[in-house]
Amino acid sequence: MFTLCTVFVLFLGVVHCQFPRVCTTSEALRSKKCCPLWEDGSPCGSRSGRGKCRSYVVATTFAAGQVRQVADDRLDWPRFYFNSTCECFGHFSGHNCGQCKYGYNGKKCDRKKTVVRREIRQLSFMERKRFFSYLALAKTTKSADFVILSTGDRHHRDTYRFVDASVYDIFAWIHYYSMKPLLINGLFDDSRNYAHSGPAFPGWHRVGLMFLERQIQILTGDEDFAIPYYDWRGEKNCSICTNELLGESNEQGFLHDNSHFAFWKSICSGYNYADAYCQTAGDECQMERLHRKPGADPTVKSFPSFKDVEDTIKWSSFDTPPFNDSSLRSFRNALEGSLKPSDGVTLQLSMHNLVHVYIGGTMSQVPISANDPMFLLHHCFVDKIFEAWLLRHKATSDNYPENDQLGQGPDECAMPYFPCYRNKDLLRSSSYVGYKFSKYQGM
Ligand code: KOJ
Ligand code: ZN
Repeated sequence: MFTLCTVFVLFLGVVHCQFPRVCTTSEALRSKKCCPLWEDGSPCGSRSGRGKCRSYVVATTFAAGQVRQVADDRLDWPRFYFNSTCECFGHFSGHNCGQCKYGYNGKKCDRKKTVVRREIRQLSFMERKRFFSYLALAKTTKSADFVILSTGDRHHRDTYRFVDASVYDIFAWIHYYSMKPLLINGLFDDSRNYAHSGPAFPGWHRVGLMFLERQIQILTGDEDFAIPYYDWRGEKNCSICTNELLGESNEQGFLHDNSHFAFWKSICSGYNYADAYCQTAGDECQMERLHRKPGADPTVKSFPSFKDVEDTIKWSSFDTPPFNDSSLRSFRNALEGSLKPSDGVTLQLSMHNLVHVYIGGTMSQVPISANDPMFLLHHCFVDKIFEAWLLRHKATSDNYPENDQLGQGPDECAMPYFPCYRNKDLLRSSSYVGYKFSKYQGM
């Protein structure tokens, strides 16, 4: 079905960002209110004590001297769009408090739940088959709850188009949306974005994976579904790039016709103007097939080693000034991969960034990398390393620094998630949000 040049994603009425579809009526957009009714007929389930509609107050502090003329819809998230949202009580969550917080389930959201993320090679044949069929379902099923934003010009509301997308594509779009350049003083600055090159990096990606994991649990009814990881330590080549697992590439770098993701297409690909969002959404013809060229980049000889991972976890400072790609002795910058893990002072391609570049193709292009399911397995392992660091250093939200990166302040909401996850609150063990990791190769 993906090979057909049909309009897979139809332009259907008004909808919104990673936004709850029900908050994208013209009335909701005009009133900037996103407090949908729950099944008891009251906004945010207030009649049943699940939550309440409140005007949105985030303690966004702009550091002294920080540029304030940022005409960017994503800053001060989600206030550009909504200034009233649901505040959910207890273990309730979701845009209308109709769901449970991560790590809880049951009708009253009072049952603690934990899933275990395992290395893909620890899954049985049947478990792998199930994983690939869940992904196929996520790629082809229109999201009931969320929609994406596609614009002619993102600074002119009248050019906005809100389009349907599949469950998987909503996830890929979230990553895309977070990394488009910022408009500052009338100029596009692509040296920074909301999800990378700063202290928000580990937590932001953690929420992204939790979001997709939950969406797949809902879609399949499999409450135990957990994203597998790819432990790439010491790999001499991409040993999971076989057609039984993540797929081989053909001579041109496209995924082999016999592989699971052969006919997947990348949402938001093939169009890269700084001032527009995801113009290709809704147009199958313009979307590219996934591609990869593992090991083809001459600058990257092999994957990070076991020692690189160990050295990364040793840095006790979560992040250090200037909180960007040049931070020294910073766990975050070593993990993200602009710093040599062993000495903490040499700026060089490493760890997370290196793996993206090693895999190549779709994975090495930040705007579209999340379209390749390899992104899930890679980031799931990056998250395992983050978890190991959190436990080793007994980290808390106090370890999250004040910093000048736009959208990455401790009290700012990681964007574009709903509800608000404050960046600093994401420095907490995954056991609080309902998952842990299997042991594999001594880690
Ligand atoms: C893709 C990404 C990323 C980094 C790179 C390589 O998504 O975060 O490619 O630098
Ligand atoms: Zn990323």
